Amino acid sequence: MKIFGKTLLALSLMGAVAAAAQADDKVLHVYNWSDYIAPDTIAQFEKESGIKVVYDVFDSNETLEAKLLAGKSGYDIVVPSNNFLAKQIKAGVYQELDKSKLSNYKNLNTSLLKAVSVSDPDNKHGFPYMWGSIGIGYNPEKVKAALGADAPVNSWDLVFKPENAAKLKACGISFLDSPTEMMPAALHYLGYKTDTQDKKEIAAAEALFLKVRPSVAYFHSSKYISDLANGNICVAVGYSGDVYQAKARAAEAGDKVKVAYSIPKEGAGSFYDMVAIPKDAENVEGAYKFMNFLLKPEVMAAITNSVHFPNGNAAATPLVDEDIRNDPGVYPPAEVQAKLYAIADQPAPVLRELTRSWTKIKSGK
Ligand code: SPD
Repeated sequence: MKIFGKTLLALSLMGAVAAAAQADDKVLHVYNWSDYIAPDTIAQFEKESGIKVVYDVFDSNETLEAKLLAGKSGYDIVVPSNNFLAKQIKAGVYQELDKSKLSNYKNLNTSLLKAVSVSDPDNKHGFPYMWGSIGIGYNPEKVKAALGADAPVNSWDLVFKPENAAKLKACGISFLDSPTEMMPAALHYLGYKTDTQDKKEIAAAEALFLKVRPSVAYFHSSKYISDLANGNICVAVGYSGDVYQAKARAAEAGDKVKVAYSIPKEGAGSFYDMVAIPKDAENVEGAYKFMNFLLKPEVMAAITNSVHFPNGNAAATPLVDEDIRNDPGVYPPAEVQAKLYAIADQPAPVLRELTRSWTKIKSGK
């Protein structure tokens, strides 16, 4: 009787473990940037695959990296920018992709794959999801009221000249909260290499920010979308598609607030966000299914149509709405692309220096 009881207990424990494993296979944990997917993408995938998705968002590479480096992030799919992907690969965070499980991989844009292979040789660990530029979102009417009809909306002078920033202070300026993106913008404006390791040049960028700091309302990497859309701020240094989302939201709300985006004539930063699977992912099969779903042209085109970032899927381009595909702020023409600089993967001591400066800039001291 006792033996029978033990056997029964063992069998039911085994059953519980098997059921739990099966349940885990039916749940996929995805960690993506905020405002970076179409409203129905996840529901469509869940319907098609029978897998339930737990979808979380972040708005900075630093937040994602902290989770990944701590280990056991709990995520099966993550979306780092390629410069962060590069150092996370070195830290052993990702598994190599088995491309035989990605029948839709062929849809990717081969020039983009080549471009991002500087961070991930042979594209072993990830593929490009979306990309974009880091430019200036603004409210044309409010900027004109503050600076006149000749306001330099197509130049970094708009935010880096202290006299301009001071005049815009009343209507509100926001900056991305990201040393790895904002410091290169100032370095570029000052004529230095954006990946400089020279402490004096980094100090000059810091000094530039400190001069305009009193005019900056806040540093945040996603809040500016709603603030631009509802007229709470008039200028935001931000990600291209996010500014277009602000413009779309303002239009939906009755078009009383106007929003525009400019890639400054001096040039601007560009980024490539990559889809990858952490080494300790629990639902690897589900992750491949999700990746392959994302690689469908119609799925990627719908995401671009919703978030206004260009995607990495060549087969999706003809399916993107014509007004988005032909908008030079979303898909910059070759001569503008030539002025975009990639955000570099800086060594740890330089990153510490940039972060130290950034903390000082934000505190304003
Ligand atoms: N709301 C989505 C923003 C995506 C921006 N990715 C940023 C890349 C930073 N290098």
